Amino acid sequence: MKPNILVCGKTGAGKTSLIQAVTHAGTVPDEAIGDAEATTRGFDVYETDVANFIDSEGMEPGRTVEQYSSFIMGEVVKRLSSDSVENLVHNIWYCVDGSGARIQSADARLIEQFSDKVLLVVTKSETLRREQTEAMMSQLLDLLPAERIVMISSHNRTGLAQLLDRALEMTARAIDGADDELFSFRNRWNTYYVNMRARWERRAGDEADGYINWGAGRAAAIALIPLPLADVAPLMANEAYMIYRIGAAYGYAVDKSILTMLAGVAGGSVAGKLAASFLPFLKVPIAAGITYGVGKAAKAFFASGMKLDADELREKFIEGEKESKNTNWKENKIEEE
Ligand SMILES: Nc1nc2c(ncn2[C@@H]2O[C@H](COP(=O)(O)OP(=O)(O)OP(=O)(O)O)[C@@H](O)[C@H]2O)c(=O)[nH]1
Ligand SMILES: [Mg+2]
Repeated sequence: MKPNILVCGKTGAGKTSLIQAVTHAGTVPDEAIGDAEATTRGFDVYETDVANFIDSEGMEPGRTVEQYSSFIMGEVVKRLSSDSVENLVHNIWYCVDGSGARIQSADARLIEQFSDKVLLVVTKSETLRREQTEAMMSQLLDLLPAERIVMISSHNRTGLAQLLDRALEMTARAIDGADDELFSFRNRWNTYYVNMRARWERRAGDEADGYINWGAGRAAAIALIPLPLADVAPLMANEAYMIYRIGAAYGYAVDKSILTMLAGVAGGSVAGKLAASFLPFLKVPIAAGITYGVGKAAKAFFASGMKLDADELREKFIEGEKESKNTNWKENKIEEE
């Protein structure tokens, strides 16, 4: 029992790179990954011990959705009508380039067609720019529920653990085999990914820490602006961007309710705290400390698989806020993006 995972999307979205990132070295040769031109043609199947990854030719500009859709559906149907259940497509990863920033109606229509088998994979997530992050998230979340969207970067190796967890659940459901069969399938899967997972988890943690330091440093810089109240909105925007990025490092598309919940761990009166301390030299550590604490709470939340409750989050926030006092944020030079 081995699932077939079909990877599709626009040309250059990073489909082949993704398959290379989630398979052991040597499975996907570097030559399979293209630069300027459309590279993959037709379908290439990469077999591993745990799954067959079906790489597809990308949708090129000028090709209509109908054409691309019938090309992909043709393969799905061909496999459906073959004699063996082993050929079925169990899971589809529809890739959207994160640096392109926009989901087009073509993407939306294709995703609808694949219905409950599809995961929407936002690739190159490390290239998302500050101004586009929020718009992209809300656009994505209008299209599909958060559990069906995964943010990944093949280059930074982030979000991949999340993608594989969800793919495992979806394929296990689709396979619907006997208990012992499912049990050995999960075992094989976990064995195949054990070392990669450990590396990915470290990567996600490091990346999250990078964003926390960056966010706190920027908060300090914003707080230096000597207007007592005008700086609260940019501080909140800064914090929101930090949370989106931390979520993405763990593969999550963050929705508004999670954002509000995480920003809320600082306690109601961030604006109040800051307004009260109208002296810039007090505002700097307060702003940096709040942002740092919220960042640490967010990191712990996503690392736990979004399982921490309000008390645990509050604890992480307080720990973080304390820890931030060890840094002189004013001296700490943060590079701008
Ligand atoms: N910045 C960044 N670039 C990436 C990432 N993943 C892939 N790329 C780049 O995107 C380009 C296309 O990658 P491919 O994996 O060949 O994309 P594809 O979707 O298979 O493309 P076609 O087969 O031509 O349809 C290459 O230059 C990759 O290096 C990523 O995570 N971050
Ligand atoms: Mg390709």
